[in-house]
Formats: sequence, structure tokens, C-alpha cells
Amino acid sequence: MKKILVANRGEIALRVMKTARKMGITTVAVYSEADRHAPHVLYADEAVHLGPAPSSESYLNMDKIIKYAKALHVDAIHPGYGFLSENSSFAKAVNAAGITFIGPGTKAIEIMGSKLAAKEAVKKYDIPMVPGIDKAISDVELAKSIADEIGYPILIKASAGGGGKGMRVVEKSAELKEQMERAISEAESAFGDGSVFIEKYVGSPRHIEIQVLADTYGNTVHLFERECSIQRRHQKVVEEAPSAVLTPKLRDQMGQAAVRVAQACDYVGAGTVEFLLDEKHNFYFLEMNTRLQVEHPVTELITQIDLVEQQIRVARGERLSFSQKDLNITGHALELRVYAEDPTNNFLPSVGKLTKYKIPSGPNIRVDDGYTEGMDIPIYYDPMIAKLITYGSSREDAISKMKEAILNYKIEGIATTLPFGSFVCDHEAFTSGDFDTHFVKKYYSPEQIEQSTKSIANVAALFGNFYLNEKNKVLSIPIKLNSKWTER
Ligand code: MV4
Repeated sequence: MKKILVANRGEIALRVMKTARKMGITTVAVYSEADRHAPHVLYADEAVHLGPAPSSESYLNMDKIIKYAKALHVDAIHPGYGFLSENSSFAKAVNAAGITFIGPGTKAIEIMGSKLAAKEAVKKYDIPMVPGIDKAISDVELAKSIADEIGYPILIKASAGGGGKGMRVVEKSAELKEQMERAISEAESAFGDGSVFIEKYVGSPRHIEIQVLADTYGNTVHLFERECSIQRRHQKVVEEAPSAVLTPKLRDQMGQAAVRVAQACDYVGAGTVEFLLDEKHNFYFLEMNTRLQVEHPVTELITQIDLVEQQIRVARGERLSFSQKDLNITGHALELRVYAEDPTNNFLPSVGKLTKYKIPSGPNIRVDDGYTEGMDIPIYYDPMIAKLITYGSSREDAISKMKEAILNYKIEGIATTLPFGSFVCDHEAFTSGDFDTHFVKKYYSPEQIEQSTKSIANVAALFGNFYLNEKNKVLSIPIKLNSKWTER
């Protein structure tokens, strides 16, 4: 494998290329009109223009990407996350063109793209699942009798849904008919597939996912968990590894379950198995993501394993060079997603120019980003501009490193979620580890950071005055001694 095309943009395109270069592999970038001067384009050895800014005309244009890959004699395509990364038609077309798709086989992508197919596939593998049904349901009376059996509240989910889309909580039998009809018609219009199913609603879950890695020789390992409960509207904001609540025994059980999920779909490469953990620390399989995830760096920091390197090695047919017993957790890592969104204004996208952009640096600080000072944030893509990742020997260390790094991250011209990160790191529920997926809804309101930004501003103003006075004192001496100058 001598040349890789990265079918993505921003921080992840850059991230993948850095490892490729480290491995002596040439890189090809693709870019849209909006990204002509983006860092991933400048970094790559070669770059091809795909088309206008909208994703549908650039980063989602499979035919064009494959056409250029062939023309440039590319050996493999890395899809990053988002865009075409979990599109089985793309993976098929890449393979058909004689190019290696750096990711799992198309069968695994297809199975895990459907929640019902996923449940069906893992059935025989002894994977704990939330009480519920594993078939699409449209008959309201049947649904009622099943819901009575499971017990309310229940959750209606769309089989084709993802990221919480098409989910509806039903508190009592009287609401079931209306909610089910809505869920079906929503799923129909959003995904072109009206299949819905029912599960017991887990009220205060934590979202814990397990990183898995499999080679083409049947070796599958897990690289422990990531805690992803700090999210708003299904958009993760802070992730960490390890989780503050898993015992070694539970970690082992969840890890082994994740490996079985991967085996159930003949998984190859890096993947993530998502679980819900309830208040009693029962865990349930939710779904599997068949791509490299945004939050993979926290796993890299606690395992010292470069996941992109592993993806590439597996894709070129190498065996995993380690087994489960070789893997250990060292230290603690935290990731804050820096979105171009205004946390004081309902997280509205904040577009504009990065008039100032200075990243924090130092030991145990990693910034994965795809922008530089002076760039405009395009409106066409995901608003995440960077990931701030810190590492420490303990959770407390990683948190205090994060607080310090946030203060040393200087961004002007747009609003970002950096102050929100400080809010999380200062909150008792977060520092104690006692939180669930409702953390943001429960504890966050814009005043929380407006106040802290104000008090920071006040402190700054006080210091400003203080130093001004001090400076004047110093200056006043030579001024007085020098008769040429008069004081004003
Ligand atoms: C659930 C649940 C409670 N009970 N399933 C949300 C996205 C999708 N991956 C599954 N999700 C959930 N499924 C049952 N039976 C609560 C959620 C959920 C959630 C899960 C993970 C992270 C954040 C979440 C926020 C709200 C709801």
C-alpha cells in the first residue's frame, strides 16, 4: 500500500494523513470549492478538486472520488467518519474498482446500518439487550400487548434511525397509538423505511462504547471503553477513557460482549460497539458503528495504540501484532469537542472568520484540528472545528489539564463550545463521576457560562487596572527625574 486517498475533510482528513505519512505512505486529498486552501489540502502530497461546496456535490460524490482514485493510481481509500464512511454502496464501488476500502466488509456495514438486522445478527452470541422486540411492528394492538408485557415507559425506535432520530418515549398505553403512527410516518419520510420497534425505556443511562479491532485472520480484541454520556441532542461534547464507573470485572464483561458483536458480523478493522449502562450497572447492546469515531484519540492515549495505523495494517492484510492480554489502560484521557457554536445562544452555529486562532500546547495536550488563523468556517459542513484532548495519570489530572488547556486556547471571531467545556470540568456531577446522558439538560443553562465569562472579565479588568497603576508608578520615576518631560 503506497498511496492512500482520504475521502474526507477537516481534522479527520489531516489526522489520517499524518499516520499515513508516518508509515511512508503517500497521501491524496480531495476538496470542495470551500476547502481549496484548507490544511488537509496543503498537507497532502497530491490533491484533487471535487466540486462546489455542498457535500452532495463534493465529499459525497462517490463516482468522482473513485474516478480520481483510479486516475491517480491510489491503492486504498480511507473514508474518515461521516460522509461516505458507513455507506456500503461506496465500499462496494471502491472494492469493485480494485481499490482497498480501509474499513470493514460491506456485509458488516449493511447489518449494522439496520438496528433490527443488528439485533438479529447478534442474537446467538449471548449479548445483553434491552427488553423489547426484534421485529418491525405496525399493528397498534399487538404493540400495546407487548408494551404491557415490557412495562411502561417504552421507547419506539426506527430501525434505520441513527443518533436518536425517530425515537419516541411512550409513558402510558393511551399514548401508544398516536406516538406509533407518528414514529412510523417520521421514519418513512426521514429514512424511506417505516420499520419501528419497541424497547423498554432506560431512564437514566450512561452511554458507554467499546473500541474493537479485528484482523482478517479472525483475531478480534477490544481496546476498552469510552464514556460518552456528556452530550446534547445526541451530539457528544465531552468524552473520556476510561469511564469513572466501570469496575475491572464489568469492563471485561462489556469488552467480551463487544468482541462477540464484532464476531457476529465478521467485523474487520476498527469499530465501536455502543452500550447503555443503567443505574444498576446492567449493560445493553445498542448498535455498532462501523467506522473510526470522532472520539478515538482518548482510546489512543490510554492504550498507546495508533488506531489509524492499525486500520491501515489490517487493510493491507497484516495480523494484529498484539492479543487481548497485551492490552492495558495507562492513565486517563479527556476530549472536548470544539464546535463553532454559541453555548450562550442555544448552541446556534457561529459562522465567520477565525480572526485569532492559537492552540494550547505542552505535554499531555493534543489538539486535532483542521483550521488555521484567518480561515472562514464554512456553513456547509459539521460545525466541529477541533478536538482538544488531554491526558493525565489520573482522572483529576486529565481534568485539571483540560481546564488549563481551555484557558490557553485562544479563539476569536466566532463563538465556540470552549466555555462550555470549562463548565463541564468545574461541575461537581462531572468531577465526582456521578452523571448520565441527561447531564446537559439537567445542569446546564447559558447563565452558567455567561456568569463565569463575566467574572473572568471582571477579574481581568481588575488586573488590568492594577497593572496600569503599577506601570504608571514605575514610569513616573524617570519622568520626574528627567526635566525634559513634564507630567500631564
Ligand atoms: C435508548 C435510551 C433509553 N432506552 N434505548 C439514543 C441514540 C441511539 N443510539 C440510542 N439512544 C438511546 N436509546 C432505550 N431502550 C436512551 C437513548 C439515549 C441516548 C443514548 C446514548 C447517548 C445519549 C442518549 C441521549 C438520549 C437518549
